[in-house]
Amino acid sequence: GSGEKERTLGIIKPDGLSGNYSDRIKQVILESGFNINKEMVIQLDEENAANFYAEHSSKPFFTNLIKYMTSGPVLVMILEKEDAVIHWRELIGPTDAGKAKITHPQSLRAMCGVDIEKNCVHGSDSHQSAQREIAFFFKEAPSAFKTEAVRKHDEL
Ligand code: DGI
Repeated sequence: GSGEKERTLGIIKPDGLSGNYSDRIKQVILESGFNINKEMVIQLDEENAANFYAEHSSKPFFTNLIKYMTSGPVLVMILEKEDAVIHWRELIGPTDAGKAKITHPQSLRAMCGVDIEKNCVHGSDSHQSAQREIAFFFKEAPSAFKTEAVRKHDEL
């Protein structure tokens, strides 16, 4: 690595949060040398989730993915470490949590995920994705995730 700190985006998905895995996941994050720079719990609506996963909009699993991601609140985190993107991807393990239980039993997806859809955590897949995703939640969030009423109040 370059020796410089990098930021990535981590999400504990709805079943991870409702299954009370967030404390264990955060413990692993901190023990692995990440700093949690920012975090927030939000309920995505269909539009938010579809925008976040826009690259998958033509995939057969897209509708199920959006249903899953809007099925309850998620915990969104900015994680910072040297080479954070690759290290976080290594920690979460393969997309298919069912396979992760066999091939990567120490991974977070093996710990709290179920299958290729309900895989409990998200991690940006590149430095570029990380920047886009961090901006999506933590720059665009003030308008994108506020109700109409709150936004109007802010504008007064
Ligand atoms: O970067 P990942 O989250 O590991 O995987 P991805 O970017 O390829 O896909 C985004 C999410 O979409 C993934 O976390 C779960 C869901 N997904 C991906 N491939 C499939 C899928 N869901 C179903 N049902 N079937 C798939 O083949």
